[in-house]
Amino acid sequence: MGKKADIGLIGLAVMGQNLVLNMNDHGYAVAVYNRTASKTEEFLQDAAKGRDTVIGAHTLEDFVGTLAKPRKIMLMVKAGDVVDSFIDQLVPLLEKGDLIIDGGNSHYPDTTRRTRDLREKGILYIGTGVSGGEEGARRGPSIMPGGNEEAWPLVKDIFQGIAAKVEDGSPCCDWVGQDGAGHYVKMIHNGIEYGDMQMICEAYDVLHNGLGLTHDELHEVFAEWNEGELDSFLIEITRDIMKTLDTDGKPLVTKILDKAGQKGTGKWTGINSLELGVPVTLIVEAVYARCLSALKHERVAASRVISGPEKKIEGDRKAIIEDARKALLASKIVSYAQGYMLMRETAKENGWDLNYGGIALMWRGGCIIRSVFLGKIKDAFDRNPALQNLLVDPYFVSVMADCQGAWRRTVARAVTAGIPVPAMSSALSFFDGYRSERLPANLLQAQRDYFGAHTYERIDRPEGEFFHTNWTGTGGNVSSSTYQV
Ligand code: 2AM
Repeated sequence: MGKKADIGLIGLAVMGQNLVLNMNDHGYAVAVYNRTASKTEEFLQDAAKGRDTVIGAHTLEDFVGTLAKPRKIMLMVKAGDVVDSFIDQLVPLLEKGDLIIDGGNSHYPDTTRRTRDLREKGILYIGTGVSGGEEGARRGPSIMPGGNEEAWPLVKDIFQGIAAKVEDGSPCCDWVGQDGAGHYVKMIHNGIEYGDMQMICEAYDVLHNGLGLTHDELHEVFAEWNEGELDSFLIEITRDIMKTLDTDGKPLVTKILDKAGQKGTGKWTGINSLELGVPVTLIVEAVYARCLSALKHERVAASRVISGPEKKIEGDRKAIIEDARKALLASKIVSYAQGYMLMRETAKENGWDLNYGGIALMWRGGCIIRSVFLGKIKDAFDRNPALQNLLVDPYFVSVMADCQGAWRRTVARAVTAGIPVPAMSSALSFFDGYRSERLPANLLQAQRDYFGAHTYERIDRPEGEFFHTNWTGTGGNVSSSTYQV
């Protein structure tokens, strides 16, 4: 065999296979290995048939031997111990300067640990989010690489070559940042996906159960929304779901059990937000909405004993639909603003230098949350790379000003009719809190000082000076200044 492989890939499940075919289509010779050798053979004789630059290997030694130096090996295997086990097996076969890439769904602290361990051994490491499912992997995924920055030039052309492209040809792949930043950003992507989906479900509930639109009418509404500011993959598939019929001619969606599943990335985002004290309320509400939906039996029983409004919304249909569109857009802006707040805080915590505009561009195409809207976020960070919060960017300030009334009316209609809109309403509460110079936390601090002597600061004294009041006249002036949440 003459030519050495440009890159090797371990793990021939569908994602792995499709990435190999995608890389090979872009002119790269790819070596492949899988634990179960029969799958390698099957792949070579079926999906990769006739491709003489896809090279199969049955041992890791042979696999490593086919790779051009510095060697680049991408793992597309099950997250967790399997990744560590492959790293342990590969390291003795590699030389300093070789690169291992984990393209699976690893939790970011694992990626941080692996990047640091391998750096000490002289092996480069990248942990990358790959989003877009099987189709994305084959035709153009969103790729979010992070880890040891010295590794980036080794795979930049390959990754940007195979990634999805936006209209102007920019690839949905760029360097994200150090350590586990790539996998971290993929986690945030998934959290945002939870929020986007929940908000669309709430708009559907308001318009279908509340306003009484049929699924045919909703098909038209989502089709129209997909032509404007909300143009996105999730609105597009929702449009198509509305017109998909079951065998009896009824909308299939009406036959589906209202009990949502989840795999945990939304929950990880929520846990991360609580740990860092960043109010990512919309994503967390979206996770809880799934949890509440899962209590189907309890809800059925409760629905028989607890009464409430009839869930009907009446009025000018056109105006109510347009209000719902604006409510969705405004809530979505809050969700992304919160996601970016969390990324910024995590970056600070870990000493990462994240590429915020680049992240918006990576999500702009190829992945589940792809949308035209993300181009606006990219523009905002291009205008001001140090932007503190998306909500204060001039473009988003003006969109929020335009949407605010419609958003409030939509939430008010839903609340009055007894239709749950946890994502839209919590987003609105966050928005009102964020734009408030003064919140009732003055009372909260008084309460804390009253029962726990936790002290408070005063508006008429410099920050950092703490006071305690003996509220009851008993108990003395002891303060509990060491208490921290
Ligand atoms: P397999 O085909 O031999 O099962 C996704 O599941 C990929 O991870 C597959 O390529 C699978 O290999 C691989 N994988 C899962 N568990 C593994 C393990 N314990 N050791 C090696 N590879 C594993």
